[in-house]
Amino acid sequence: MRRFLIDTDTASDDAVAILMALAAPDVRVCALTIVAGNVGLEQATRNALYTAEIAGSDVPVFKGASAPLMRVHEDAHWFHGRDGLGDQNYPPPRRGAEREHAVDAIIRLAYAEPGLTLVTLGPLTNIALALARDPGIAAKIGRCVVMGGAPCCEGNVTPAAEYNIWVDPEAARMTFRSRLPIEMVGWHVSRGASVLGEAEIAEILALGTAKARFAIECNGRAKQAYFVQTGEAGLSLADPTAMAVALDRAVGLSWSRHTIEIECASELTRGMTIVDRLNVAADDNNRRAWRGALKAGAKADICWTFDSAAFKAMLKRALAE
Ligand SMILES: [Ca+2]
Repeated sequence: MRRFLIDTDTASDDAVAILMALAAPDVRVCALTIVAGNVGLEQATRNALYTAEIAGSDVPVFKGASAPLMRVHEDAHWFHGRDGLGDQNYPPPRRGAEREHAVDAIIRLAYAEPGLTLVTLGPLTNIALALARDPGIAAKIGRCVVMGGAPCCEGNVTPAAEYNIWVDPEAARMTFRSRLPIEMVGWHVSRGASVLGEAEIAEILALGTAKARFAIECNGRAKQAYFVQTGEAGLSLADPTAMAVALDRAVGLSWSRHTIEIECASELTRGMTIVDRLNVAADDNNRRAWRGALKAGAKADICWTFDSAAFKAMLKRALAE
């Protein structure tokens, strides 16, 4: 049985990703650790508990950081709705969160479950805090699949940056410099052929399950916002694409491993994920600007292309039960 720890700022696409993991027959989800991001910490916690309830799961939920390390928290209500779940007026969850802090839970589980797959669906604040307290956890974690970044330099918050990295770039930099075995699934993966069209949305609704209905309904607002943002019609689900990679890395069709740096200083390119695709970071022209990343050995596997058809089939299977 593979073991997953999911760190999430639970909004509407996180909810679908969580449903996918909870439905996987060979995966045990050890914890959902919650971070402020698309919505505030309390709302994200409530959303995670409600999503687990829809899945019939009693996975423990741990509250973590309520704001980025050094910056003001900026939500994404404009994209996911006030409550992060498309303002459908879902009832409060029946369960509450655990007492233990998410950062403590991440460290404890890294040691208790060596080889764990860490899947991050939100800002990397909790992960950075855990690594700062105990850098040794990086070697205990088997895989770290990160939904975040825009390695092709077309972001969803700014032209340069994707939300999860943009909102807490210092945490992202610490995480990428930690020697965690990072597989980065950027925003581009969820676009184009990965977007669910109207016929595919209808097929999912026709599954007739509570999970399928929830997955589509709670993303109604996000679907509209995505159209306004990109001009692409349909439902784009970023976190589920990363979860698909976590469940089956082969869904990522082309990968390469590079040194990576996160922009923390510039206003224009804050949170940009700069991937050294041509491996020039150590050249004379670049060595100075890249010294921090080079010294830390900040490398990640970057997912460039993606099997959208396989992803959609996985999604449907997960929502069918
Ligand atoms: Ca998320």
